[in-house]
Amino acid sequence: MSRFKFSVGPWNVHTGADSYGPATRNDIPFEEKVKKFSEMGFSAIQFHDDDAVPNLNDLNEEEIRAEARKLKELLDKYHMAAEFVAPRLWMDPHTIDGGFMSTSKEDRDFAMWRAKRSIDIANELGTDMLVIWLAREGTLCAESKSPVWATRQLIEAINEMLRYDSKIRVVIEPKPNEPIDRSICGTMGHVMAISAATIDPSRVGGNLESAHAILAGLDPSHEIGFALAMNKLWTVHLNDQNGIKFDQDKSFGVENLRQAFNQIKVLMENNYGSNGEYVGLDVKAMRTTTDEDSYKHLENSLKIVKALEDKAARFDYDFQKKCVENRDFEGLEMYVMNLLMGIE
Ligand code: XUL
Ligand code: MN
Repeated sequence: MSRFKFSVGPWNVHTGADSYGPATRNDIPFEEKVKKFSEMGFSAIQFHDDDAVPNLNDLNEEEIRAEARKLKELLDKYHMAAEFVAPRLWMDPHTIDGGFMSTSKEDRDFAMWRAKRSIDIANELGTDMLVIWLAREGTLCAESKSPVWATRQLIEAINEMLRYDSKIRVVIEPKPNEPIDRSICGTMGHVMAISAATIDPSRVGGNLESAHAILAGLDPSHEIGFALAMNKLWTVHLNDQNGIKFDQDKSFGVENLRQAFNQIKVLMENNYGSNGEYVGLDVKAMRTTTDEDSYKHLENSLKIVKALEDKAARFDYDFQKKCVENRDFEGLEMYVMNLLMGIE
C-alpha cells in the first residue's frame, strides 16, 4: 500500500525505437494500456494533446472537443482520471526552432494554437492542469535569439494561456537541455521566477522530473524541496538518470537509491498529495525489454517507491536529532546507509 496516488503517460509503454534504431517491441493499443495501468494501481493518466486527440492539427476546435469527450468516456469506463494535458511542441515541422520563442511569428502562433487546444482538451477531460515541457525553447545557435527576448516571450505566452482560461493552472516542467542545446527555463528556480513574472503567479507552478534535475547537475530532492517551500510543486515525474548525458528516464531509484530515498522522504515530510497531487512516473523501458515485459519498468518503479516509503516511515528522527546536535554527520550518514541496506 502507498499513501500516494500514481499517474503515468501512455508514452511510458513504448516500442523501444530510439534515435539510432527501429522498434524492438510491438505497439500496444491505447485502451489496452489504460486497462493495464488501472490494474497496476495507477489512478490517472498523463496526456500529450495528441495522445488524447490524435492528428489534432487536421481537426477544427469543435471536432477536437468532441474527440476529447469520447476519450473521457473511455477513462470513466476504467475509473481513471486525466492528470494533465501537455501540448506536444517538438514533433511538428512548425516547431523546428521552438514554439513560444520560435524566431517565426507563424510558428509562435501555431504553438499558441496547440496550447489553447490543450486547454480545451483538459477542460473536457476534467483536469485544470496544463503541463508545458519546453523541449525546443532555447537556442541551438547561441546568437540566433536573445535570451532576454526569449524569456519575455515565454512569460507572455503563459499570460495568454492564463487569460484564455480563468481556471487553468500552467505547470512548467523544467529541463536544462535536450533536445535544445541551451534551455531558457532549466530548473525549478527558473520556474519560480517565470511564475512570479506572470499576471497570475497563483496559477503557475512546477513539475519536477528527477532526471531533468540530474541533467542540471542538481539533486532532485532539493529541487523538490525548493518547489515545496514555495507551495509550487504541483506534480512530479519520478525516474532516474545515470549522470549528465542524454535523458534516460530510467526506473525510479535504480541509479541512486539514496537520492531516490530522499525524494520520497521530502515528499512524505511535506504531506505531498494532500491537495490531490499525484506521484507521476516518467520512465522508459530498456531497448532489450521483451513485449511480455512491456510494463516491468513501471512495476519496478512502483515497487521501489513503496519500499522507500516504508524506509522513510521508519526513519528515526530522534536519532537524527542527536546526530545533528553532536554534529555526528558520519554517524547519520551510516545510519541512512544501514537503513537502505537493511542492516539494523
Ligand atoms: C521529456 C519529458 C516529457 C514530459 C511531457 O523529457 O519528460 O515526456 O514529461 O511532455
Ligand atoms: Mn517528464
